[in-house]
Amino acid sequence: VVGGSPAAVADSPWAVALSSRDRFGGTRAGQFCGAVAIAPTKALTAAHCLRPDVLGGDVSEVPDLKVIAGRDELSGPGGQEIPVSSTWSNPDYDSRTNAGDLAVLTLERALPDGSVIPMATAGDEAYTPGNGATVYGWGDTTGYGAYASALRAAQVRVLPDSTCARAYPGGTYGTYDASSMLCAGDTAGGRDACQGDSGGPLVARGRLIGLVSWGSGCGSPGNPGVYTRISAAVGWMADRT
Ligand code: 4AZ
Repeated sequence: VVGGSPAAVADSPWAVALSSRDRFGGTRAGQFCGAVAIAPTKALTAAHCLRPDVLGGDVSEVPDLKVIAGRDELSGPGGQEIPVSSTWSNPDYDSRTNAGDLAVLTLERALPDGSVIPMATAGDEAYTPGNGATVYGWGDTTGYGAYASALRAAQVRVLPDSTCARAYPGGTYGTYDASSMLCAGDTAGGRDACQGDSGGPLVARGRLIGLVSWGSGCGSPGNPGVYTRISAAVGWMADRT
């Protein structure tokens, strides 16, 4: 997260870190993506976080894939490390465009009570452009590889689809698809998700509206963040969660 500030995990217990023992040489508890708890034993992340070319191998071979919940400093004590017992990536995920960038993680044990966030369904006013929204993550705070050791959050706004359609018409930086993606950021630039935040939550009005997915750079004016639109996935996820 760039342009953010520290966020206490106690106030956002559904924001969890996705980690693996081998990542980053084990620093920062191996965190490599974000995730968000939507049920006691279910978390969502970005499908692209589980791609073999991102993970360096098939997800079934990743050592010690787990979520870290309720811990302020990733390398510190406290909270819980809960193994991921299975993963399910959206079969409609398009690795070329990142459309449908969502996967469901099943956890080996339940998260503590009160650790889940409701998802905003289609038509929810939480999606209204202009709304304030908050993005959470342990990712890059600068755009130059300075990863956070504790959870951070930044205030952004839900932006009209036309803003991302104009910024990402296709070609070099990808194509914005309003049916499966959500546009959010800071029109002046400066506040945004960044590398390592992928899969983490975008929250408006107390409800989950997006997962960090992609964008050009971090916090550059005119290049908003692109998020997986939760309302597009709620229907088919219902029978999996
Ligand atoms: C990434 O590389 C990434 N500014 C995620 C989000 C954004 C940029 C990059 C949005 O995972």
